[in-house]
Amino acid sequence: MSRTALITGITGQDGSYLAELLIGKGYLVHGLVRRCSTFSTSRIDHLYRDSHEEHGRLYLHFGDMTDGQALTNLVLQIQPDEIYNLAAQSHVRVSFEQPVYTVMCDAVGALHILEAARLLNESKPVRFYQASSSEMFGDAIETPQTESTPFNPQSPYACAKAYAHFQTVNYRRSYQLFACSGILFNHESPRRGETFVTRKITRAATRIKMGLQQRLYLGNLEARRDWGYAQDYVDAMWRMLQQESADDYVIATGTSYSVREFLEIAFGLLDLRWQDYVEIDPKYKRPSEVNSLLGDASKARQALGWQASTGVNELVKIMIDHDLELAKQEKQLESSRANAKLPT
Ligand code: NAP
Ligand code: F7E
Repeated sequence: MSRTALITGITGQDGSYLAELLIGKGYLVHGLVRRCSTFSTSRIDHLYRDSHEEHGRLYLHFGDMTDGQALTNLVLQIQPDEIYNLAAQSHVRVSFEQPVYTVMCDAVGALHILEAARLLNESKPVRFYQASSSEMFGDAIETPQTESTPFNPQSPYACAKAYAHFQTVNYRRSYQLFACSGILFNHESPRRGETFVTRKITRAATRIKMGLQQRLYLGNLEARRDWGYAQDYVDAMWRMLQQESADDYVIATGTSYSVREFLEIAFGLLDLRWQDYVEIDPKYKRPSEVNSLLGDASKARQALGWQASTGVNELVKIMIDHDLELAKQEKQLESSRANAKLPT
């Protein structure tokens, strides 16, 4: 019989890759979707077109992490075997502008779904994954960071994620819930939101190449991150929930690069000099910056048999190739509009 999974945040980067992975493994996948005035399912539209009886299937439900009663109702109705809590206000700089909302969604929202899992677990075993973050290490106390490195959060987002992490550990200890926290370092892809620095750079570089954009405005170029490929990272989430016992794991590549180095690689692939196009705009700097993060995923390698398959050069190439195609389509559309000579 097919196993059933519930994914919150299914419309996001990780949710879409995880849904793909689970459907491929034959799961029935349920996803939580926020009601918007426009459709927000572009990252998963191909999945319900492709899903059918022999493989897994996909069902979507409206809901919001701030509505605990509705989340509980949904969990008790679906009776999932596995819950992946990926929903979040996930942008660190935005969390300084919306600190209370970020806490309601990322911290209290996580507690809502943990409570729902605890209730379900009284009658049927359920496994729970919490999307924790390397941002919890903040101004890191040691390098590289492992599962035992103390947290030192530097943003409302990181504080909210630290709360959710500790509650996940608490529910495991207090209620014997099979609850895992994946402490994931930055992971990127062609599906990454366009306001995160990697995608902002690959979108801009390719649009500049096609003559669609002249400048790219960024904040701190010296920040260093341990960037991996999102498709690898959702596989780690799944592996955590297949173990005999629940635990917490750092997921990272073990190498770090600065934003400046990322720019070099991305523009270099297009034979452009980034210095000719990039300007610093202080509005993209943060009240408190996390200068450098570097993860040690030895525990995940040993216990889960997981390791990152994609280095930063390959990752940037995947993103540039994808975004160059998008830029070409945009250019084509621009030319067609000009040729049609629409009265504007
Ligand atoms: P993402 O692309 O920003 O996706 C976030 C998802 O959460 C979207 O589906 C979003 O829905 C949903 N969401 C936001 N607010 C919600 C609310 N109030 N109720 C219900 N759903 C809501 O993030 P991601 O990169 O896939 O990351 C997935 C998770 O991992 C997040 O929890 C993030 O904080 C965490 N994380 C990410 C990284 C990383 O490098 N990517 C690293 C560590 C941890 P909409 O589509 O409607 O906006
Ligand atoms: O910033 C610097 C910025 O927004 C990376 C989220 O997925 O990973 C992500 O958080 C670095 C920072 O990611 C711009 O100051 C410079 O030092 O791409 P980012 P993040 O803040 O590391 C963690 C692990 C998560 O959990 C989060 O959910 O790049 N930077 N100039 C810039 N960043 C942005 N966004 N935009 C700029 O113009």
